[in-house]
Amino acid sequence: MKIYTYHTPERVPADWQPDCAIAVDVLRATTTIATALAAGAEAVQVFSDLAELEQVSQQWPAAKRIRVGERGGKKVAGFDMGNSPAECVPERVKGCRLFMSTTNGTRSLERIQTSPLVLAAALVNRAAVAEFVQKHQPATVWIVGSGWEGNYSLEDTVCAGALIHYLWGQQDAPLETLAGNDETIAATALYRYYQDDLLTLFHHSSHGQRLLHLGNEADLKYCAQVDILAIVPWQVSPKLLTKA
Ligand code: 3SL
Repeated sequence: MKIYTYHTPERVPADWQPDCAIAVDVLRATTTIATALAAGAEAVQVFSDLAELEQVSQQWPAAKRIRVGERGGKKVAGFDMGNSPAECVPERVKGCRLFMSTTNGTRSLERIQTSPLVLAAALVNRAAVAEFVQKHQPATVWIVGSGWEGNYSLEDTVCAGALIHYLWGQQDAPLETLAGNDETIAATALYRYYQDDLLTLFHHSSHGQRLLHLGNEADLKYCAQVDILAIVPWQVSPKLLTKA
């Protein structure tokens, strides 16, 4: 297995496909997706375009749909939810489909939608996703961070490092045999440095700061938890994720 890490969807190569692609948006889209599926949501359908989301979700029964819209860290006016995992409790989401558009995370999922195996990972479901990858043994894996509007983010890189570190722990080989690019080694180093204090890293990060200014400290704490959900969100048709 060779793992290639890309910090943003813009950095993903245009001329080849991996056997497995994993989208990461720890703050907060992929954490919210894993949490919603763990709470019994039927599926999560992602969109980069809000107008398309509104039009497609219109065709779904009103009682079974939840429109999740976030831009700049804030809920989009008129939407049901604003991408906080705290809102994804069973009483709210069980049996419902989430129609979701966020600033960066849903764009990452869109970018990798044509890969044969597409997963969504966060820290909360890191071990579940890593075990799934370990079991399926894809020859090439991309881990695609979402960043912020084309720029690098600490939190997605540390989550990529957490995934790589877990997979590396299953092998009796040096990291460079697993690493397809230098970003993979750098992400692992970042995780090893911060693994016991991920919340501090979130507080250092620019998007962590943005969310704190918007009053989302509880979300940062939740998103910093590792391996609390045994959920693997996987794509069953383009841009539609359910539990594996
Ligand atoms: O950029 C995104 O996709 C979001 O996850 C950002 S936020 O955490 O909801 O602000």
